[in-house]
Amino acid sequence: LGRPHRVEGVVVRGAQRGREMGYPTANVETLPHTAIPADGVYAGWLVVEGESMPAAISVGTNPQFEGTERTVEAYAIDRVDLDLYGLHVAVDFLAYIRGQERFDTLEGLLERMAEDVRVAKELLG
Ligand code: FMN
Repeated sequence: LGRPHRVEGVVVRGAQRGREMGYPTANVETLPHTAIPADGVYAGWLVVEGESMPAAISVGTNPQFEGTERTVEAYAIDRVDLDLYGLHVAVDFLAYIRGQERFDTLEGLLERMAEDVRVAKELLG
């Protein structure tokens, strides 16, 4: 495309488990017919009021928690104190990292997420 694919929307409350897990995410509510990338984990940017923050992005139903709704969530790397509820944000998708998985344990997921963040940082420079 020559530029990263962008998804925009208002940040809404998710299942609220991200903060507890150490990876609070901005759950972006998208309009119907939005072109959402395939389920998976991506490196990209969370853009808030003109500021681009390196992000690890998750698209999918969160199989670890037997979710049914597809969500677009962005974790702004190392920015665990952000409060973005109600803000209109953009998510720019730079690179696909892996598919959504269900791990045997929550620790398994958390270990992989730490690795995702490492990979995303590297890809984003
Ligand atoms: N959820 C899964 O079920 N499987 C995954 O493989 C998975 N990978 C993720 C990778 C990253 C980098 C991030 C930020 C999230 C990932 N998630 C995955 C989604 C988390 O389960 C989700 O962010 C968490 O449950 C918090 O959800 P909440 O914001 O609705 O509270």
